[in-house]
Amino acid sequence: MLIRNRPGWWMPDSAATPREVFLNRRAFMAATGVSVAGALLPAGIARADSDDPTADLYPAPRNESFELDREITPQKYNLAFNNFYEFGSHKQIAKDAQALKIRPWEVKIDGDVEKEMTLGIDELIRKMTLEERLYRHRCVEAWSMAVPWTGFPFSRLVALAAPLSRAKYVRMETFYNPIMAPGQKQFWYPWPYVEGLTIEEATNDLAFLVTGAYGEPVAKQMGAPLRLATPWKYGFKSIKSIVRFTFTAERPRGLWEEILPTEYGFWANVNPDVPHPRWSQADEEVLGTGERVPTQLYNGYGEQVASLYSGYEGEKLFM
Ligand SMILES: Nc1nc2c(c(=O)[nH]1)N[C@H]1C(S)=C(S)[C@@H](COP(=O)(O)O)O[C@H]1N2
Ligand SMILES: [Mo]
Repeated sequence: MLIRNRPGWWMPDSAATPREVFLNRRAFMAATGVSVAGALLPAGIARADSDDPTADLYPAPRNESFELDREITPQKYNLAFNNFYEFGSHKQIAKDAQALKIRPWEVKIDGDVEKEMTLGIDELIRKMTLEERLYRHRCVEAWSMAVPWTGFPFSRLVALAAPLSRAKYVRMETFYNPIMAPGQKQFWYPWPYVEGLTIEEATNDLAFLVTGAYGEPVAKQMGAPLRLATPWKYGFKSIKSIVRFTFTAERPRGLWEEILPTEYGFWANVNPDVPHPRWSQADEEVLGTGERVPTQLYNGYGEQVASLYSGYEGEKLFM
């Protein structure tokens, strides 16, 4: 599936886009004083479906132990500026992503577990207790947001799965349907989107499975009906629209690692002192504000997660 001999023109859009966005932004701001993210917002951008079968669960109570050091990014930015390559390799996929059919939606739990199972998304969500958490989100492209996610701790799903002791990792997979999601016709990406965590990471309290955002079911373009939020890692780890969790002894290879292992690794922990091979990670554009702020080690979550990495010092923890 993976095309190792790519055509000479090929480069990931994730590399091409930010520079263009920033250059355009500068030119646009110089002319008008308005940031480009604001300028790109189409009118009437879709939110969650009002007939979502779990709509009654929102808004969920906020867990106040997760505090932000900045304003929440207004919902309109998160609805209109997305990475979701299944619908295109640019940020304006919100309209096309409305083709994502989120019911029925089954989630499979398999691999090294006591008993494999497949659950309907509504059954899974109603087994859990939803809460709201305010998290920062730092994309590897050096922009960031602050989002009120709703969901449940990943540790609750691990408990439900009851992994066997030989399982060391959890591999997650997005849906595969190139008719619904035409980006998946781009054969040089090894679809479906895959990501992975160690079980220690997945059971760390910060690892959060997202079902909602901004006090309502999560919008399709943001990864409905179930996505990951691992705020101490670069955004590409936060896989969207998950259909499968596989517990395994083998370290999973994510879609980006599969394509460009010299730039995107398994760990992908945020670190301002370790530049991406093609750009600095020292600071980030705060979406919607036009500001740049210094990036923090583990995106500011070191107290909760740094201990996960003792014993792995020899590995590339920050790419
Ligand atoms: N399935 C899937 N998940 C994905 C992506 C993707 O293209 N496909 N992009 C990732 C990247 S690079 C980022 S920054 C976040 C973006 O989430 P947002 O659109 O809600 O900001 O989703 C991540 N999860
Ligand atoms: Mo990203």
